[in-house]
Amino acid sequence: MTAVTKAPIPPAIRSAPGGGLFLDSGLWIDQPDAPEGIAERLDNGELTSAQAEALEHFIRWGYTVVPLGLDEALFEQMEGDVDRCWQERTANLVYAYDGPPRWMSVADEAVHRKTKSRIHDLHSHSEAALSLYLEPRLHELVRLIMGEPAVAIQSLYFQFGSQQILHRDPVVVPTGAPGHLVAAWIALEDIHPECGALAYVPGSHKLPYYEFRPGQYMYDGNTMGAEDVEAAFAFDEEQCRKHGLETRLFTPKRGEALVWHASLRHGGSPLLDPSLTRKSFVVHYATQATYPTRSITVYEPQPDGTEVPRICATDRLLERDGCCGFDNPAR
Ligand SMILES: O=C(O)CCC(=O)C(=O)O
Repeated sequence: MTAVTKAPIPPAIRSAPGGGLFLDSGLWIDQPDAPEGIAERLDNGELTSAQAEALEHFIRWGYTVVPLGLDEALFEQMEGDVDRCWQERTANLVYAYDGPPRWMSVADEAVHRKTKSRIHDLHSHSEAALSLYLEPRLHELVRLIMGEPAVAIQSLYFQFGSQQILHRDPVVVPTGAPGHLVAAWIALEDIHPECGALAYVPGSHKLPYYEFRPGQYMYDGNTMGAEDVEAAFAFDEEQCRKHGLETRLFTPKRGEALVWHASLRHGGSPLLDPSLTRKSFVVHYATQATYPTRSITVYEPQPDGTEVPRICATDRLLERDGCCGFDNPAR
């Protein structure tokens, strides 16, 4: 039986023995016979040996590293675009700094362009960012990983370390089906170990999820708080300890990308040298069949000093060279 011809298993959530939840994505990579499927597809010429190696590593460790060998001009172009967006306070673009997403048009560069800040969906205002969002080698790899047509759903630009605690994306990134998510972290400069580099835990994609409430693996900001976050973190730490899994830092050269499984535990490591930047671009992908609309909640300032949430959504797709991704929902 090959991994590509078998009938799809519907995505589901089930209890893990001993506690927690497993996401059964139904994707071929998460089936027990996935390694045999790769060997078979390599034999019949459906995969190159490099693709087979990348997929094997991904299935075993939850990630793979791709050298993209990008043109130097792209990095300069991207930096120029980021400077322009901060300085012009670009309309219809969203940033976040130590809080929820807010409009770039009300950002103060001197206050908000700091560690923990990020720009959402820069691909709508930067050709360089768009070329990474629709990067064909990443899309091809993600398509092979998912075994289904993939779609880029969001991009995040970081100039500095995110300082985000170790987490698993499906807990905070909504998807149409459990586990239908892959991410790519692209280094826009050589990454120093003290700059708040991306941290990740190889092998953690096979661990069960913390069960916030019966049957619930997602964090809900309306009904949950710091205690829930701490309990989930402690659960994940204990699972990693029990299975002897260790945290590593991704310290790539500029142009290298780490592509991770939805369930891989990752985050921003502590910033040990505050003089260092950590320029990087993250793209999240879902399966086209399960993800019809992209949305973002932006907090808008009111005359009385309060903020109100506004949901921006889009079903507009951008396409290039057979790769597709959602437009910026805030545009
Ligand atoms: O870049 C980082 O530090 C973390 C990024 C991340 O967690 C994500 O985009 O899912």
